Amino acid sequence: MGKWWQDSTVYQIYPRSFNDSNGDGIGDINGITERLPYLKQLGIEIIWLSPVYQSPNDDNGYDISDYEAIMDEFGTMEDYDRMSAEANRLGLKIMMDLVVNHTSDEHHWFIESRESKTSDKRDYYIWHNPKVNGEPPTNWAAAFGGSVWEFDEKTGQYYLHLFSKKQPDLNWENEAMRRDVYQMMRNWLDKGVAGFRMDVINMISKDPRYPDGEVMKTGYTDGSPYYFNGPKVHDYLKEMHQAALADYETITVGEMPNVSLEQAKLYTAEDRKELDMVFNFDHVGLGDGELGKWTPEAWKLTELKQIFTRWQEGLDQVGWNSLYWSNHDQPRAISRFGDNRNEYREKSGKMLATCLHMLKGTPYVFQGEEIGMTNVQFDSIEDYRDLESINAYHELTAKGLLSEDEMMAAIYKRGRDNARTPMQWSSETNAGFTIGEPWVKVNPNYTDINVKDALAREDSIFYYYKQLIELRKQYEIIVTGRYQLLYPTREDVYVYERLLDDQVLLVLTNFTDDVVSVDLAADLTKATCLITNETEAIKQTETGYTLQPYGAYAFLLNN
Ligand code: TEU
Ligand code: CA
Repeated sequence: MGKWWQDSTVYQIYPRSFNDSNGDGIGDINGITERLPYLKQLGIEIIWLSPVYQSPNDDNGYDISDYEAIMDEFGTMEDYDRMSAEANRLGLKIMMDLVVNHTSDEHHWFIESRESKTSDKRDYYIWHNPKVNGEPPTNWAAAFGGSVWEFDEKTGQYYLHLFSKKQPDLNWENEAMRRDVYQMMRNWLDKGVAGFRMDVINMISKDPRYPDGEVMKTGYTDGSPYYFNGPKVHDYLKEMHQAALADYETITVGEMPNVSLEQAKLYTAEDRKELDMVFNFDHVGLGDGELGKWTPEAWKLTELKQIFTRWQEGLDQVGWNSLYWSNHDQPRAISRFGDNRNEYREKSGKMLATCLHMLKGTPYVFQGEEIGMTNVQFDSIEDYRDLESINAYHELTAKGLLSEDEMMAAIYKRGRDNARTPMQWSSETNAGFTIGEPWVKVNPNYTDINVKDALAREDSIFYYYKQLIELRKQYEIIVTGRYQLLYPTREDVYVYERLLDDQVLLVLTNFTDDVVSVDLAADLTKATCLITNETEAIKQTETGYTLQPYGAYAFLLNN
């Protein structure tokens, strides 16, 4: 494919929690500018910036009231321009977060739309009459609780919101609305933006029949078959590519809950001119129970290996994979897939990084992942900020589906605030994130886990990530080598190869706290170890090569 970003690594910044420069307890753009040299040192080349646009922050910026103004709490457009110029001076590119499945209900389009049935912006949103009995048009559940329909007294109709009621869905059937979106995208691209991460972009085309779905335990019905990967989604993305992206050298990734591999082939096939990559949710959904992430169950390494292998093989020569363990919606990588215990935290973090970064695709590092930040456990729901967790807590306990303790346990494991506690810069008060009162509490383990400590220790996870990012630039086999899984049925190790011409990259990772043995045909004594989280060379016994708890190696050898 040979795209400019093909051997790059992306770093996601969640601005609210990254760095506060003016003491109001909220991260901001000038705070990001201050830390750009840190990101340069890590070696990443692209920053995915979660939304910084004007927003009432019902969903922390994923509810946009003005796509071309900067959120008051984050600063000004001048601040943004200064950050962008400094980033480009350092050779860092910025991917903006494009949230166009919905706007805020405070966007002037929606204010005009709800004003009257004859407003010229009425059709920018999705308005339906009540059912004859006054009920909402469908009984679909919204992602953040309640119904997807909100009744508007003024015009006697319901509007659709798949997320919160302050996030009305845009009507992509309306061409004028689409053209306004494309122009907004071009305005940002003309400011030097390198591309977009596109929020729930596979939700923009709805089934025009609006049928009811299957009844769920919550009493609502599941509308997801009728708004994910809908009938016109590819038409819209082709039109968007032609109208807004084709004139620029962009990088794009579509965030796509419920996307299948077959659909992803269509979204990312280069000749279809839609998107470069997608974020799929198969691995982050591992262990989801009957109430999804709120009833998390154990997951098996064989399941994870099957998922990664399906995507590695499925998109090979067809599309391109995004690679991630975490983001602002997911728990912290080490807590989710590694081992939180102090003795294993760093080592399992390096093991996870080896496993992911040696795969084929573009790695995404979520802020704090590179220093091994972990999940948090606040005492009370009052300490949490994410409307998804708060609404679920009240709805599921009120319906008697989960007890308060069960709900808190689920929030500890899978709540989005796990990823949104302030970036831990130092062991100073509030982890050096702010001199004010942070908008959400800092994880108390900041005294041990912070950037200052990580930069001072050459064996820290930070330098391990730096090395992985550099290896991707140095070795073609990491970028283009064919993936091949070994030992598919083992529940303890994830072993795979990358093959290019006569070279083999052999990746060995132990996902357990046991000492295990892998009987490999290869003679590793003749191999080059590119990276390992061990301090000693790998040992061989009569049963094979020994992997210590959470041990990881990447060897380069010849066929
Ligand atoms: O997330 C889409 C999405 O599906 C999330 O709701 C995620 O699956 C869920 O939170 C996991 O529990 C995007 C943004 O990343 C998220 O921050 C927004 O809240 C959401 O869309 C609405 O814009
Ligand atoms: Ca601030």
